[in-house]
Amino acid sequence: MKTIPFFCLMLGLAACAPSVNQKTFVNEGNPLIRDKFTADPAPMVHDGTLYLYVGHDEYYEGQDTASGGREFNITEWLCYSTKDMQTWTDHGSVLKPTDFEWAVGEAWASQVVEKDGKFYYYTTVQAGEPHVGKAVGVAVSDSPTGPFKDAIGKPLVSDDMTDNGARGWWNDIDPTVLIDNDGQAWLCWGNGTCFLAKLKPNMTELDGDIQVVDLPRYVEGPWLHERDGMYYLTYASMGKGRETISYATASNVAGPWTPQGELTGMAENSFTIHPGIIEFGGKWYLFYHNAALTIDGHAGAIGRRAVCVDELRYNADGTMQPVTQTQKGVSNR
Ligand code: FUB
Repeated sequence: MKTIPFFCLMLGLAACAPSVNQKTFVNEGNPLIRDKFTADPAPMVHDGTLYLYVGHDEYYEGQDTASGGREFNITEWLCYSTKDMQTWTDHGSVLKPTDFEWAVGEAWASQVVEKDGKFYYYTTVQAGEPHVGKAVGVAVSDSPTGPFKDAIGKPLVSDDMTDNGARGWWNDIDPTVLIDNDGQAWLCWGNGTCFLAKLKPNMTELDGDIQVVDLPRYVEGPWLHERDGMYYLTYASMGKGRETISYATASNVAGPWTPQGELTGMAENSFTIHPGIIEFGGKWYLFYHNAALTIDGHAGAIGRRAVCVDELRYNADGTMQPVTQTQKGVSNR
């Protein structure tokens, strides 16, 4: 029998192990991530691994009485990954609003998509002069865990490109991107109004007009996905005083979109809820956040949220079955 030299064994183990500054943790149920407040989950599958990008909700003194968007304090986006939904690796911070030279403020919701071996991070930041207001930025990397760099040196969508509607300067938030079955990439975003536009093949420029999708009780947080030729636009909708998740379906991303009602009720203790939907290992998952976590004596709150995940199932006609938000989540424990 051949023996493997000790140093080869150690090299092999090192190659398999997460790097020294990465932690792993086991899925104990919901909330999934328990050592930090996290929000706006955006899953992506690449090469047999599910990557989960989230905003890091950070506590600050005075947060509980802040309003108008200042109750959120997200200064970085974090990345986690798993191969089995049970053991998760914490990759730490992979992008910050300060990585966009034109940005002056905090990080809000985002989504990462892969095209031709590059990973595009579409995200919400606060833009400074001359594009003052919430804006959509895009960063790019050769790796799903970064480093991500601003792809264009300016906002992809700035406040002056859309009608402000009821939400004024903060309506251009929460980008979601889907490459449809014809290879056309779509960007959808918005608070108060749901905007939709084509992206050019370079993924970093809009292609043509921005259209408005009319959806019942639409608030924010759109998420586009596709299954068996049916397209889904899932979004945060206004429930009884707090957000719920609703969705619409279409045979083409351009529409028309057919409203399909609520997918979830309100999230525990949280005004907001934000969908992130993905197929992984033969199952479908709905990621969202609630505010049911307490860390260091700081209870969950509007700006101190906690990412969760539950399984998502479909009916024979392609509609999604309502998701019950559970404590067990998809933990095997
Ligand atoms: O996290 C800040 C904002 O709260 C997001 O942009 C919205 O979708 C809501 O979750």
